[in-house]
Amino acid sequence: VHSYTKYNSWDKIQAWISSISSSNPDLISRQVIGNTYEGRPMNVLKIGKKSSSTKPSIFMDCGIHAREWISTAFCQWFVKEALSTYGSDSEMTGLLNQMDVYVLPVFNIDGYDFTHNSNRMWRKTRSRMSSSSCIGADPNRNWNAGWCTTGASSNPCSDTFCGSSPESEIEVKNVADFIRRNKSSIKAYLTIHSYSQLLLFPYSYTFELAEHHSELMTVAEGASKALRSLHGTQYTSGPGAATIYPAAGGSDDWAYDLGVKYSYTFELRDTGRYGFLLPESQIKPTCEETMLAVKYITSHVQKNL
Ligand code: 0X9
Ligand code: ZN
Ligand code: ZN
Repeated sequence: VHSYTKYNSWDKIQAWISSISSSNPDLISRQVIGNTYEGRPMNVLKIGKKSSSTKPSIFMDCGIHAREWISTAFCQWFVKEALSTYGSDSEMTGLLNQMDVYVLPVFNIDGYDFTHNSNRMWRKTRSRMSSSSCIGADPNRNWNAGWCTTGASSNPCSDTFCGSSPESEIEVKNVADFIRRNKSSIKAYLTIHSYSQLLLFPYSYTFELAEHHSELMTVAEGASKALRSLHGTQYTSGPGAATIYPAAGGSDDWAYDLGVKYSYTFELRDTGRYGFLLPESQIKPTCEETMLAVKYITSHVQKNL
């Protein structure tokens, strides 16, 4: 059975997506944006008060990297909190009245399923190429943003394999197509990873500062401070290249260069004690504190529409 304080399997998440959307028709609609390499449907949930006109929106994905289970847990938590606090929490109510939040609960479904059934530490997609017996590409090295120029590998056996070409991974292509299609409404792009407790923004493919560097930094520091206020968890903010490492082909840089100004990568708990194997007892505190940072960012976005 599905639980917000457990790491749910894909089958449970899929059933949860169906039931939560059909139980909340006023606030959630869902659409399939394509299938994964192995044929699983990629559902995007649109959360927001129904409107006759197109609302400005925020896109958030979880689970680009298969083994980062706390990330997928966060998207489910976010949906639950949005539904349960709409109408009582003024920030959430204002957000969902004015904007829509697109949530992709699991980006790399094939990889996520593989981490539950075969190899807990799998990171990549599960695509096959005739030229190699190694499987998968890194879905956060496969975007058309300085593709494969730094911090990525052209070796199909590497965990940071950039793929045979930009958007060679069908999951990346599906999401990139969705964002391109909705480009005029999407004001922020949030992508949830783990671990290291970082709040990153462009660029990662270059050390050059982004045009909106100072605003992105100010918002990141405000969000980190909000996050820390709950349980004291310390986050570091900054551009990806200088804060974690240079790495091209990431979704945050791609979204930013497409014109989505507020583009952030979260690296959730912890700083290495458990790493990707974060205990389930930390799901609730991690998601609670992360909600504060996400709401801080969404409030800033709303004020600047
Ligand atoms: O390397 C990554 O893709 C992310 N770290 S992780 O440990 N979750 O793999 C950081 C992504 C930062 N952004 C870009 N490199 N574009
Ligand atoms: Zn990651
Ligand atoms: Zn708590």
